[in-house]
Amino acid sequence: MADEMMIYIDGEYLKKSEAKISVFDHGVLYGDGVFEGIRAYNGRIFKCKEHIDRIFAAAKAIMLEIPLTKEELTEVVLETCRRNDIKDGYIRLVITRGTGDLGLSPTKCPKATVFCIAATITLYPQELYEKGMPVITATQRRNKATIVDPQIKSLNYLNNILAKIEANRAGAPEAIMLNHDGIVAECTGDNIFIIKDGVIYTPPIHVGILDGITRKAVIHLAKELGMTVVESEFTLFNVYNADECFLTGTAAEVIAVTSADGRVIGDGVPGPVTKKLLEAFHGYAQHEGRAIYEG
Ligand code: PXG
Repeated sequence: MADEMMIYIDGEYLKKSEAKISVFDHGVLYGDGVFEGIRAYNGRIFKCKEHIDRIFAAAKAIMLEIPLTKEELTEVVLETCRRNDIKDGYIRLVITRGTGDLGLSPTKCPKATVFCIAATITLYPQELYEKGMPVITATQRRNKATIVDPQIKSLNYLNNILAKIEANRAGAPEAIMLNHDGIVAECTGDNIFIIKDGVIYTPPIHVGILDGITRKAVIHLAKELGMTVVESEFTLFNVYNADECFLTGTAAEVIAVTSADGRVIGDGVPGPVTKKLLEAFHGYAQHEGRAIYEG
């Protein structure tokens, strides 16, 4: 184990204390860049290709040229884990517009900055997984796809951070974010699902959400278990009156929501479908993914 965490920056692996980027980096000055939060389970990068593909898609959307191929970027993720002896961990891959001048034009940034951190994760407390968690609805709406598409996992997370502040102030770990029309979109760092009369519902991408990788994995697992999953629009009424509700995300995995805006959901405890999916997800995550170490 390295004494100090080693961080990849632009072709080098540097000690945490030496890993720095410029104050002229447009990722800092303007939030101009994209990122991924990735998990390693049991010596494997979970959904490695999906995360690499998503960051390339986000970069394409903002006309940011990643100075590495997909294979090279994958190797950066793997090697950062190796250098830190990571078997189970949380990886942050960031690509910024790079160092430029004080103007906002990206043409002054000749080369993107790429960095990768492989660390351990701080999960929600175990108690929340066992008992479920409360959420509130933020007054802050999810930004519109016609302004900055939530499919772009950009370095400008202020929209979500403002909603997270509302959750924190209300004593809830997460906040539901509605889209501009009042349709349930997602949470600040998680996608949302509800279950009613045996059918699982989750908002479709077009309402303005991140195309979550855990969301997709859970839809796949639910279908494999013979469950019906429908991507359809719904409102808070449907959340309040659902039999079950849960969130999915790289950090949270699958977590039950047992109340929303003070309304108890279902029986007020994690329901059978949520529990089954969490168990299925845990099993799946142990063997899915790109091996970090040979042999
Ligand atoms: N929606 C949003 C807005 C997100 O930021 C998800 C859904 C879930 O997507 P994945 O692909 O992870 O299943 C995210 C996840 C964190 C954290 O530490 C999570 C995210 C970003 C930053 C931090 O919980 N994004």
